[in-house]
Amino acid sequence: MHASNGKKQNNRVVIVSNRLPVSVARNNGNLKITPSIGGLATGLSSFHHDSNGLWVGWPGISPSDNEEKITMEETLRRDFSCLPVYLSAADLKKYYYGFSNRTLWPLFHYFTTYCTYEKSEWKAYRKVNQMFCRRLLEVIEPGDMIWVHDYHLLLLPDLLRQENVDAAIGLFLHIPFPSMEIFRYLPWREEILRGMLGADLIGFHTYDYTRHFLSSVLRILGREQEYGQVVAGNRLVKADTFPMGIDARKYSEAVDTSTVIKEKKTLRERLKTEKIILSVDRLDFSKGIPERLRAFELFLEKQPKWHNKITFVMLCVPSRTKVKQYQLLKREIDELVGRINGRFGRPGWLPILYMYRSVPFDELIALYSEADLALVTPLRDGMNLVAKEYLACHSKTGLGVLVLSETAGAAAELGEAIIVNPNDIEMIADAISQGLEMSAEDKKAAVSFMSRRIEKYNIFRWAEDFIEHLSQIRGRHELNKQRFLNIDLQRTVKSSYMKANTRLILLDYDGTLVSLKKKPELARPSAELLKLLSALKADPKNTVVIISGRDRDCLSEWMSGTGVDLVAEHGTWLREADWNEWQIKEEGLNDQWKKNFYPILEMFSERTPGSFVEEKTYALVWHYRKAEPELGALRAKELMDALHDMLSGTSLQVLRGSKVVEIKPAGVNKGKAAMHWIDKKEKWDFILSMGDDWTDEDIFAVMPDKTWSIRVGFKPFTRANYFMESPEEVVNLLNTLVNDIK
Ligand code: GDG
Repeated sequence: MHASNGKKQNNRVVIVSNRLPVSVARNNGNLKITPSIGGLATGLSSFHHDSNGLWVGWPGISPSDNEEKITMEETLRRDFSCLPVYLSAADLKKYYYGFSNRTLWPLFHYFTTYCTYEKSEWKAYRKVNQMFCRRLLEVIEPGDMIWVHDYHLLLLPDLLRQENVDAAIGLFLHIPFPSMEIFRYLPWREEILRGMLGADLIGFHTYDYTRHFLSSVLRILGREQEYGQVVAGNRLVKADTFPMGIDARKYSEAVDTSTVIKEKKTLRERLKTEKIILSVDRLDFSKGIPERLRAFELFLEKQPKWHNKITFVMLCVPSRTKVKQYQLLKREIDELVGRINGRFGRPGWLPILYMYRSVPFDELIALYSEADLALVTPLRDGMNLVAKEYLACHSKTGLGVLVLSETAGAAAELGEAIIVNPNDIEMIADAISQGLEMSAEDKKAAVSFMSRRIEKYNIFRWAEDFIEHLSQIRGRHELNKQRFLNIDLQRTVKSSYMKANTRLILLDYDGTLVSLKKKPELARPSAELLKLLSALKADPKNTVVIISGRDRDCLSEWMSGTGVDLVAEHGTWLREADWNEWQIKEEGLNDQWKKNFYPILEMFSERTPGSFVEEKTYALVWHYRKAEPELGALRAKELMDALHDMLSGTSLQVLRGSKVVEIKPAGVNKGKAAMHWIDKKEKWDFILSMGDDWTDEDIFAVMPDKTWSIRVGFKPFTRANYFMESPEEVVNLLNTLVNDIK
């Protein structure tokens, strides 16, 4: 693994998932440990095996007494680098079968009608996530990287964060992240998103899932993203796409081992058919098994020439058998298989060989490599590793055909497969015929293209890629952390303030002294804030200026009585406390242009519900904070584009602020206004400027050396030297300044 500095990094990776990669069972009084089945376990085991890490998860049983506990934990640690978390029967019922598999799993796979929303199950989910957190706290060491997996543990990243765990935290979701329209059905949607945002890096299989997640974060938590990054407190969280691979070599090499060759021979002898079609899944409603069976039935109906010559081997691994939907599905599949075999079968030929169990690895490889065609047709699937494993088993000969559902994450990578809509029975039936009749040349071309990718972006590359990204983000986070105005730095601000005889304090208003509100008029200052500003101003050593984008009337009304100096309309109007009236900063301003631009802004307001136009003396502002965020952002971009051409050759400029687009005279900005006060003295002993949006960057840009400039709300790119998290922190800091001098 390579860290951001290019050096080999040896941080321990602690994997956390619901299940350990091995399951423990009791056999005649002895503990029996076998590999767990399922995409996550199979996929990551190879990575874990080769790394020097630890894997934390549920082993499948709880120890019956202390002696068994010690034996079990020692064996798991020594032979498998695993640490168990024990779940009681009640935990399993509510957290695993309940919230994880009757709420999150169906919801995230778009089966909304299968979802239950039980508060007690949600509580159990929270409790088990806390149990995992406690277990991790026992073993985490400085420098560890924690890699949380899947939908069972979505609250864990934030729980760890709240415990101030000083480790990089990654989260990978193995199932789809649904569109916001679906995700928002969840009563605990905000808690889930917050839980996930505790991670430094959140990985998804496809770009679409990443996009859906970011859109939910925006629409539900109101947090915007920039290049896939979201600000969470004093951290930047990155959401990105990492399509999971397999240990391709393990599969391609297994094909030629003597045990597999033997298995293949037995299989052919027993089946006695020309062609084998194969499907392998956990028995799950997301996998599209009934639809696949119906498609096979239609294929047999349409293609009698294949009767007697083809067998569909359908391997279904029992899964979540305690959940009712799974029991119903099992019955439906049993009936369908019975019906199709009954309808088409004859002595010596059964069209479907249905296996409801799991098979050992060698037998699985024999099935993969003997199958002429793999039918991978899930209705929804995060990725689907079976498709990749099948291809890896055919990489040497190239003589395989993959029929793949467009709604499996794997379809984003395996475009050379025969892609089908899993609900379109006819399309699947035709794809089977097409695949069976494909020339050897075409098969080889498609398989070799896809298997090259699978070999290259294998499970090791995937895991390294994720871990490398995580460590880079962590590195950047460490740098940013130093720019946070922590308590020590706040003390330094105070002491330099105390030593100074001349002090200039430049403060933005909205988003800096008060939090942003949906409507500007709701952000009226509280009595405490006004008292604080008056107290600051009352010290004769202080000059206090509010530099705002608001209009004059509003500032005059709200700030009257505090005695502070004011700047309105982003620097157009200035008013020192002892002036009788406002003054224009730039001479020669006119407002004739407004009548031409007003109708354009009005038109954008009409097309964007929730937005409106504000008219200032020398500026027009289109506000869209209340609009649906994605539409607002899109319209803002369109408006900027439209204005760009119209403004060329005029003395106007267009600015995009925090949920506003503003047209105003060029050459007027907050920085120029700030200079009016900065220039008043050759040297101020102390200057402090604070602002939250990019119009305040103009102030930070003109700040003399060795002064304090603070951006409120974390932003990766700013001219300010420091960050503070929120207006509350700003007010606290100002309060400590005032209180100390009293
Ligand atoms: C989740 C997501 C995503 C199956 N039967 C046997 C057996 N298996 C192994 C396969 C494969 C794994 O189980 C199944 O993996 P999938 O990816 O197809 O599906 P899920 O279990 O639903 O996994 C999925 C995955 O996580 C990884 O992110 O791709 O979308 O739903 O590895 O080989 N293995 C053995 N005998 C069997 O009978 N030995």
